[in-house]
Amino acid sequence: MRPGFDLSGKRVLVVGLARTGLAASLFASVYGATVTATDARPRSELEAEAQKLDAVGASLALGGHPQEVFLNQDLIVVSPGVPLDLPPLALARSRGIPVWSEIELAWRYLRGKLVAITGSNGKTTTTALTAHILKTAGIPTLVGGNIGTPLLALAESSADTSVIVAEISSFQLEAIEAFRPEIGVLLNLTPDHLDRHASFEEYAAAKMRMFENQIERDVAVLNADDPEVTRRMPARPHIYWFSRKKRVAQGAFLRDGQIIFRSEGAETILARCEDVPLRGEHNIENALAASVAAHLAGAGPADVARGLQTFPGVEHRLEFVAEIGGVAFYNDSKATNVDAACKAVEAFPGTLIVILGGKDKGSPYTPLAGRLRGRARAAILIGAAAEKIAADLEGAAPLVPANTLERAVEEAVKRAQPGDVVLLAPACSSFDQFENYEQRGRVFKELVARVASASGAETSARKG
Ligand code: UMA
Repeated sequence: MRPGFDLSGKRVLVVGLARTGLAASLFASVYGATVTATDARPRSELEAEAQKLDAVGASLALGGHPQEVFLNQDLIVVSPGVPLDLPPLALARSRGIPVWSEIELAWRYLRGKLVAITGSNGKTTTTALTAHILKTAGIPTLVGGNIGTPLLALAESSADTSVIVAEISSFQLEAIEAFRPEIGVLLNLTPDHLDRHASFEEYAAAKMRMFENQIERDVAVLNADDPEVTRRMPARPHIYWFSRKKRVAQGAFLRDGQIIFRSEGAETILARCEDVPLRGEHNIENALAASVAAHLAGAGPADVARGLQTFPGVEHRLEFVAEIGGVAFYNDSKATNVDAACKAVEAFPGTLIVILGGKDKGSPYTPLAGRLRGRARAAILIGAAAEKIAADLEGAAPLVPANTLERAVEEAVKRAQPGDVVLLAPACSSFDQFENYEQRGRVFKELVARVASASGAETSARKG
């Protein structure tokens, strides 16, 4: 039984007024709270959101975060992009006012079973794939969280029979209290968001909060191949492991080209490896995790196989864009950290031109050097992190400063030869030049489409 939270008559402050803040403000208003929303941006940049909040009678404090609005509240709901050490938030907490992330409030209103998926990389793909398998099985499934739709927006349509598949970030987990998924999945742990978390330890600790409220009958699905995960193995719930490299006593592993699920000593064949349509070894891990999570949430083996086979992939994740004159263009704009970019590079065995750069997140780019050496025709550098990347990758590949994505595509086209792959896998967040990674990916696809039409080439159908 989830602890409720009766919003009726409560004073609720929502901090940050983008997707999460808007959903939280509207939800709390509809449920009878007196809502104030605050954002660092001025009203002129938030006109559409402000009008929606005016319509439900919410108060607004825009263009900054006046301290007084933080103190007169029963609850503060904070958007993932707002750092928790914001001084007025710290002050409110010191006065005993609960500060929750939106997933905490959503969890108390959601009905059904929650499958929550976190990790440094692969979250979006695994979330979408798990939901796709469950839908293939005919199970009423809702999908949201960090993938784009705030969980609160799913609360109304959830039912006791629903399975909610949620992508969950470290930012969201930082401010939970009782949040407790029935099935929690941790894909991997590599450095990310070190511009916000003080250290890798702190970041990993935020991720591990996923399991802190789980009870005996809940389940954790963990990567047995990642030492950073295994050494932090949670004590409480039932654990199902997944491994690409070895047999596990409980969970999923590969044998003779098949995905085997083992539980209580009994083995079931869930699917064949060739059912996984996604490129890259890391996607086998994502498929293993999704297969276990979906199977535990009710999908039968045949549904798992069919779901894997028919999964259309995720936009901005190793997304095939076009083949022009024998050069294949791939959009991995979602590769917003170094590890994701490494995995993207590894997914293509031949010669490639990689576009890197954006807003630096505090991790070194040196892990890319060995992966590019000897096979990158060029690394084209854009955005604010370009100089740091150039210093870290010196000698590993010809480095081409391009500043903008538009110039980067031009430089790539100039250098590419038939058989090459041009890969956008920035290893950085996008916020220095774009609204978000989605916009960066869309701009890349538009630029490639322009190249295609200028060259008169037919772009071939999607693959890989
Ligand atoms: N803001 C303030 N004060 C501050 C900082 C920010 O008012 O001190 C305001 C900004 O002006 C802006 C708003 O807060 O108006 C931005 O909030 P937000 O960044 O939380 O934006 P949302 O649109 O609500 O998006 C969030 C997630 N964003 C982040 O975690 C940074 C989205 O994940 C998520 O899809 C969405 O909620 C719905 O759940 C994006 C992301 O980049 C994809 N996530 C990171 C990642 O995947 O690496 C964790």
